[in-house]
This record gives sequence, structure tokens and C-alpha cells, in this order.
Amino acid sequence: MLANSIIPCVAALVSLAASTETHGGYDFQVRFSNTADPETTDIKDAYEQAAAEQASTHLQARINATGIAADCLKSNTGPTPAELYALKDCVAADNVGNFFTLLADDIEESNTFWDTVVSQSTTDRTQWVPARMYTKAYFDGDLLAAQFAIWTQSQNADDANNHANPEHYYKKTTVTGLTSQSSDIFEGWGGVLSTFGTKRTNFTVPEYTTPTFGTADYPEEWAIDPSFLLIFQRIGPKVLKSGSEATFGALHIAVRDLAADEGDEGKSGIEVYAAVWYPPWDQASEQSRMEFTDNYLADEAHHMVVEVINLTLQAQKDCSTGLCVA
Ligand SMILES: *[C@@H]1O[C@H](CO)[C@@H](O)[C@H](O)[C@H]1NC(C)=O
Ligand SMILES: *[C@@H]1O[C@H](CO)[C@@H](O)[C@H](O)[C@H]1NC(C)=O
Ligand SMILES: CC(=O)N[C@H]1CO[C@H](CO)[C@@H](O)[C@@H]1O
Repeated sequence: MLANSIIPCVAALVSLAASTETHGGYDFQVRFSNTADPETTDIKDAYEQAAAEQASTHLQARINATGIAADCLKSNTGPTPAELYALKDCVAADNVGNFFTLLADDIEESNTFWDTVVSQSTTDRTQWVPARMYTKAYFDGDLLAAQFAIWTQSQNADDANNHANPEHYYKKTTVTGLTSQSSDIFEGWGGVLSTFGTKRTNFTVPEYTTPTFGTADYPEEWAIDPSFLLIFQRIGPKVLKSGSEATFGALHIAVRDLAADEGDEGKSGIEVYAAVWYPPWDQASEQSRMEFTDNYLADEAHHMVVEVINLTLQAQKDCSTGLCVA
């Protein structure tokens, strides 16, 4: 009798604990490490909304100050993600280079910030620190790992980026080989969870390729579970676009198919892993170092969740029209 009354109670607790967020009719579960349980509160909407409010206010202030694309403010000033994305579309339609001019001071500030982090870090890469997330997306056969991997190299993926995240401003990907790409990216992150504010960074990922772990550039510690096949993984340095051309991080993204019996949903899907490894800023004050590793990197991990959910949803739409032949 006792056992009977306890078991349903435990089951109820377990299902309460893991949060499944639903977007575009599909369920998602987020983890910030491979050993963690899924997050217990929804990540995407709250983070995207908070980031959109900040991005919208900042962009409007810059438009006001410079007069660039000022007509865009007549009909696009709301604080929601969708309204911000419409404002960014309008600014980019005026000239795709507008964001570099509007946010030139931000780029300078970010260059200074990252140059400081790099010059005040003394360790090899085994001691670098990650912003990282795992997101399970239960597409139930509507989007496969191979399709998502192919889609990420397409023009559609570049086009989707300014709608995938409030702080994204530019992305241009060039396929450089069978298993390599390079990307020019202008985006920001920070400011929602971290007191550092948003660092809007203009950078390239010049050699984004299939990883080989166990090297000085890509230490063994960065390898992930072998269920993520190497053919669906890419890694590459993040290099500042101007000034020092410093390598200030390394980007690693992977995707795998998820069998129906692996998740909590009884549905199949894909799991996306995204990580950026950074120098640990070990010579900073204790306060700055902690703010960096605890809050600033958490900001980027949340930013990546928003992006991955929006981008997989867009990939599903594009692939369903036959765009992603795997
Ligand atoms: C931009 O200018 C408009 C019109 O003067 C004003 O209503 C708005 O508050 C300004 N926005 C910001 C963020 O400065
Ligand atoms: C930022 O990068 C773009 C190309 O991706 C380049 O055209 C622009 O000049 C750069 N701006 C700054 C300020 O670094
Ligand atoms: C690319 C994409 O699908 N972006 C969507 C992200 O989510 C926001 C909020 O729901 C939408 O407005 C975007 O269109």
C-alpha cells in the first residue's frame, strides 16, 4: 500500500522538475551541462524578451543620435522580439552595413574588453572556460541532424540570424571546403544576467572545420559524447575583426539524432550542443573573474538557447520545402 502511494508521487515530482518549453508546436528541453538535469524553468521567451528590450532601446538611441535609417523608427519601436526584428530588417534593408556604423562605438568597446581578457589570461587551453548549452528539440522526424547540419551552411541560415537573436546584426558564411566554412559575424551578448553589459563584437570564424581533439588548439577536455558524430561537429577560432586580430575564443557546435527512447517525451528529435571556450581571465580581479565565468558566460549560454530554438524552427520550415537534401 505504502509503495503504491509513493510511486505516483515520485513520478509527479519528476515531471514537475523538468521544464519542456513549446515553440512553434515543438517541444524543447535545455541543459547547461551534459551531467545536469533539464532546466526547470523555460529559458527562451524570458531571455529573448529581456534582451530585445535592451537591444531595442540601444538601437533606437543610436538611430536617434546618428540619423541613420531614421525612417525605420516611424513604424518599428516596440520592445518585443518580433518588433525588434522588424526594426532590424528595416535598418538592414536601408543598408546592410548600417549596423557597423550605428554600433561603431560598441565594437570598439568590445575590442578593448576582449583584448584585456586575452592579455590577462595566462593558461593553456585546457584551462579555458565554456559558455555552453545542450538543447533537445523533439521534431519527431520533421528535422534530422543531417538536415540541420546542411541548412546551417546555407544562405537561408545567414538570413535567419538577425531574427534568431535580439543581439545579432550580421552573418555571412562562406563554404571553403567539403567540411569547412568561414563566417563573418557581428553580434552581442551579455547584459541580461551580467553586470558587464552587452559586448557587441565584430569577429570572424576563419576556419570552422571538423574537430580533431587532443591538440593544443582543441584539448581532449573539449570532446563531447561520441553519440555526437564527428561529421556533425564543427569547431573554429573566434578572431576579432579589427585592432589586434586576437583569437578570443573557440566556437564548437554539434548536432545528433535523438532516438524516441532517449528523451523524456517519447518522441524522437535532434540534440544540439553549442559551446564557446574562452580564456579564463585568470589575472583579473577576483570580482571580475567571477562575474566573467559565472554571469557573463551564462548570458552567452542563454543567448545560444534562444538562437538554437529559433534556428532549428526556421530550419524545419526551410527543410520541409525541400531545401536541405541530406
Ligand atoms: C528616439 O527619438 C524619438 C523621437 O524624438 C523619441 O520618442 C524616443 O524616445 C527616442 N528613443 C531613444 C531610445 O532615445
Ligand atoms: C566589421 O566587419 C565587417 C565585415 O564582416 C566589416 O565590413 C566592417 O568594416 C567591420 N567593422 C568594424 C568596425 O570592425
Ligand atoms: C528565425 C526565427 O524563427 N525567429 C523567431 C524567434 O522567435 C521570435 C519570438 O517568437 C520570433 O519573432 C522570430 O521570428
